Amino acid sequence: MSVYANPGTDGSVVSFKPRYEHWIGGEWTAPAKGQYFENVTPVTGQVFTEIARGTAEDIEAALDAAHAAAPAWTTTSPTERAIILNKIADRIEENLELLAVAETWDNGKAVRETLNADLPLAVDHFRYFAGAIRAQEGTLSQLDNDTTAYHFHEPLGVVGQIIPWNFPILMGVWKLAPALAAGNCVVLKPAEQTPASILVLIELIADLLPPGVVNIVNGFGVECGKPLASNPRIAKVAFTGETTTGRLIMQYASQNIIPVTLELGGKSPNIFFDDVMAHDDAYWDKAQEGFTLFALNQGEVCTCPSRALIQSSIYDRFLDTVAERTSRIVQGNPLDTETMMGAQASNDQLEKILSYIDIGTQEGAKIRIGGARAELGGELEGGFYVQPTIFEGDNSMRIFQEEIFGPVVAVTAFDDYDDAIAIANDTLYGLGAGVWTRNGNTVYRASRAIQAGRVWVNHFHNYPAHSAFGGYKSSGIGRENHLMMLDHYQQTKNVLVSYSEQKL
Ligand code: TXE
Repeated sequence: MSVYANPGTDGSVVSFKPRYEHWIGGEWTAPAKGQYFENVTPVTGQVFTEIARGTAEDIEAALDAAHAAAPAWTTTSPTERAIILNKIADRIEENLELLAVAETWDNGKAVRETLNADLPLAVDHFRYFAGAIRAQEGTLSQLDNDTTAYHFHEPLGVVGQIIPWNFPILMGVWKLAPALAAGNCVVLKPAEQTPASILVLIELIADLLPPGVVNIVNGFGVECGKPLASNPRIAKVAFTGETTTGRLIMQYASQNIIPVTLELGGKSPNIFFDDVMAHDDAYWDKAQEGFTLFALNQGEVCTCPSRALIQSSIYDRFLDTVAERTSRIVQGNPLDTETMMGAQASNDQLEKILSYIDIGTQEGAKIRIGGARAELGGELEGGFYVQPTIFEGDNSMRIFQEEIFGPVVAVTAFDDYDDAIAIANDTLYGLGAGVWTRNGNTVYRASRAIQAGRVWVNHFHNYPAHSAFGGYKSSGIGRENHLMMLDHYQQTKNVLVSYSEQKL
């Protein structure tokens, strides 16, 4: 067991600056209006740094820098870009602890996860797209003996990216790696709740990128995100966040006729068929863990398995076992490597979750365990902690239909396969789903029948770089990860050549 020292105290592996400006054109740049906002750590609820409060003027300055860098960057060879992306991956790997602690302090998530998941996935993501861009090929079609069609992939130019606060570094990397690999320059706006860790990252990798290729402007949604997403000088906008914000982003983009990719909310079903309890073995143990993953990242995951569907024949025995297992989730100081669940990312989010716990109770759902703020004492008293919470109810309730984005699972029973699929699909969302059974036929039919972009079978919450990720229905448009992501950051140039000597 080890506990990392709080940033700002002796022995910490990371030290934040007291104040961060925007990162524009390869240097720290003061905000045009001279304003800053406070950044709080969810671990203790204390302010730990100040961040530049961006406005339209700062977005314009960042776009100037990106457009100045674009002619050179968009014409680099895939090999040159791959070498840079691999160096970025190496730099992150060399500074894994520093970045993991920075991320934990900024977001509140357990360092066990930032060390073992968020940062290693970020490293792998850069390496994956470094390889993908070198392996990408255009096409050539011979239309007849004299006519040839070439299809080239070309970068879009300068793109805008807006990210949320639940995985600040990883969401940044999910957006940056494919955009850079494809040859684009970027203006990125982090979430106002978690701006600091990505600024620590950009400072670490600054010397590896030509100035202006990546620019980071911090600030609030309407004040800073809107001038970016609605700007006629971007060729695409990529967004991750709430579904209602996603609708606005699409409206802005429609004014400029540019493509959008949207990764929005979810209400993912996690379906347990009765054979999961057929034997007392490793598989049953894995399925129990699969249930408890609703609390991973404090439930602040767009694919959080926030609805558990359990076959009625095993419902009581299953729930007894997994409730006991959930009660063993270790909550505590996020900087302690033994801690499994840390703090919610902000006080607003904490209050949103507690209000949904009230809503669930008022709707008549039954709390099996949890249902309150977690009082952890000491310096964590001011932090934003919620107990892992299991509700029992039915799929028509708001806690089954609306995204809570906290460590709250809503559990219900189903009778048979058809019932399970009907409940699973009775939602506005379609981002993720889990299916637990050893019956191969059920696996195939259920995974095809569930309307979601990602169906995990006999596991959950794995995010490899080379598997496409994205939503059906109101969960979004487009995909992230996988080499198909390159398509979202490129356009196709068709060159149609006649080699004929004949007149037309
Ligand atoms: O999201 P927003 P919030 C869900 C989750 C959470 C809820 C609210 O349920 O409780 O959304 O979170 C920027 N133009 N998800 O309010 O507002 C904003 O500054 C341009 C799910 O934080 O969507 C931030 O950078 N930008 C989700 C980003 O959008 C705007 C992850 C996300 O903020 C803007 C996060 C505007 N008008 C929250 N308004 C997921 N899918 O993983 C806001 N922003």
